[in-house]
Amino acid sequence: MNVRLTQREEFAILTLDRPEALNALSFAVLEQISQAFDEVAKSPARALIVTGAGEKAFCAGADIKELRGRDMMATKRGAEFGQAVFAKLDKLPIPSVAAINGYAFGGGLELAMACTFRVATPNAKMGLPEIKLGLIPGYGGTQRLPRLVGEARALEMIMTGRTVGAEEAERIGLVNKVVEGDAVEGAIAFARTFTCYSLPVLGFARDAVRRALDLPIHEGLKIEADLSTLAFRTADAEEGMAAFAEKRKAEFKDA
Ligand code: CO8
Repeated sequence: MNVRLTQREEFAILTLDRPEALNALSFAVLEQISQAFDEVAKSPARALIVTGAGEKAFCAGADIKELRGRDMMATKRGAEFGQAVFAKLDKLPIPSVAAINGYAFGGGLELAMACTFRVATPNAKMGLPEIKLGLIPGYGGTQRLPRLVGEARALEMIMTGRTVGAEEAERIGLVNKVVEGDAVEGAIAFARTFTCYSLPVLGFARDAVRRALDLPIHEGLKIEADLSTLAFRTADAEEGMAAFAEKRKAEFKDA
C-alpha cells in the first residue's frame, strides 16, 4: 500500500507513502487515495490532514513514467479519474488541510488545491510544471489555481511552469499559512482553529463559499439565504446564541 490512513484524536491523517518516487501519483496510488476518502467519509474524524511521507516531498505529481504511450481515450479517462478522485475531497462531510512538507508539483499541487486549506513548511516548493513536459495540468489545476490566486497569477504559473516558494505561496493565497517544524503538527494546529465549531454549520459555510465562485451573485445570495436559514435551525445555533447571552463558552454537539 502506498497510502496510509491513521487517526489521531479527532483528525484523520492520509499519508502518501511512496517516498522513493517522491510520492508520485501512479493510477494505483490514485485508486488507494479514492478508497481512503471513502473511509474518511464514514469515520468519526472532524478534519482530514493530507501529507506526504519522507523529508523531501508532499507529492511530485502524476507518475510521469506511467503517462507515456497511452492512446487518447485512455489519457482522457485518466484525467477524468484523477479529477473525480480529487473532487471527492470537496464532497467530504469534513474540512481538509494539506500539510505541504516539501515538493508539491503537478498532480501533487492539484491534490493540495482540492483540500479546503493548505499549510506549508518554509522549504516547500510548489508549481504546475506540466508545460515543461509539453503538457498542461489535468487533475483540476487550470480550474482551482485561478480560483485561489486569480487569473493572471494562475496563467503565469501554468504558462511558465515556475516554482513558487512557501513565502510567496502564502502571499498570493495559494497556502493559508507557513508553519515551522513538522507539517502535520502545523496542519493540526491550524485545523484546531475551526474544529471547535459545529461540523454541520462548517459544512454550510464551505458550501456557500464554494458556490460563490460558480454562480452569478444573485443566485449565490439565494443559496446563502437558504444555508444561513438551515444553520439557524440547528441545535448548535441555539446553543451558540444561548452561550453568548449567558456569557459562557458554547458546547457544540454537531447537531
Ligand atoms: N513521476 C514519477 N517519478 C518521479 C516523479 C514523477 N512525477 N518525480 C520524481 N520521481 C522519481 C524520480 O524519477 C526519481 O526516481 P529514480 O531514483 O528511480 O530515478 C526519484 O523520484 C527522485 O527524484 P529526483 O532524483 O528527480 O529528485 P530531485 O531531488 O533531484 O528532484 C524534483 C526533485 C525537482 C521534484 C524532480 O523529481 C522533478 O522535477 N519531478 C517531476 C515533477 C513534475 O514534473 N511533476 C508534474 C508531473 S505531470 C502531472 O502531474 C500531470 C497531471 C495530469 C495528468 C493527467 C493525465 C492522465
